[in-house]
Amino acid sequence: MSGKFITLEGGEGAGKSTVLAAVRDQLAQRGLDVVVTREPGGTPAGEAIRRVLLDPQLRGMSAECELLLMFASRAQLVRETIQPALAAGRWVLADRFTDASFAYQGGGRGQPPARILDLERWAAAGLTPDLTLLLDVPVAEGLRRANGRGAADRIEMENAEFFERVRAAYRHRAAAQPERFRTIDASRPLAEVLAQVQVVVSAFLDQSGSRTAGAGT
Ligand code: T5A
Repeated sequence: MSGKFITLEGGEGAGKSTVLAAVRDQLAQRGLDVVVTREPGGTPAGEAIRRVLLDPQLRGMSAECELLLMFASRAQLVRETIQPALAAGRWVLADRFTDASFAYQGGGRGQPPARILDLERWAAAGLTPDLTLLLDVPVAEGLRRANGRGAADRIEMENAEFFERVRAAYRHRAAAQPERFRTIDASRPLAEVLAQVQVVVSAFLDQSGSRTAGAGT
């Protein structure tokens, strides 16, 4: 079976890191060879770009510079990691991908969607996930969780209105592409969120023809 590309998306403190570990385990239990990535970052060049993007001392960065840096990191990740993994039949589980740019740089910063679409086509090689889990949480709850983790990075320093626009853009994309997106109510207790994610991923695996490891031919 060919590899599939699954992405996790959501606003600040939505619980992506927590859910990602559970999904990785679920895929591994099916005997799938999984590559995990994150953005911005995920490659040596991308991690260097991430440090620039999140540096609280660079608050004067323009929206255009931010958008291009997000896609610079993504361009490297696609070519160095994601495309080779998929070509080798491996599965890729990504902590954020291009939907985050439509939400944060598009919705949050007001960059035109057509510009982001252009970048998606050439910098991200037009790569589209097979399944995207949107962890949706009210902004105040997400920020409360994120604030419990220590000092804010450059993007976390934005105000609640910014994150409301990010959330609205994510929800708009999910509604417009129901065949790819599954929206998870991430305001629920963690155990309930994980249970809902497990059901969604199981359905996707069944639909993709994946078998439990050792379950036969
Ligand atoms: N960005 C990224 C863009 O602007 N454009 C782009 O194109 C891309 C790719 C870094 C920043 O870059 C921006 C978005 C970001 O601002 P990131 O590394 O993904 O991106 O940063 P974060 O969104 O901050 O991701 P985190 O990993 O830091 O947060 P998570 O993964 O959403 O949250 P997590 O799992 O760490 O959980 C936060 C806390 O909440 C608890 C957890 O235990 C943890 O303490 N929690 C729950 N508590 C109660 N109930 C639940 N259901 C809970 N789920 C988790």
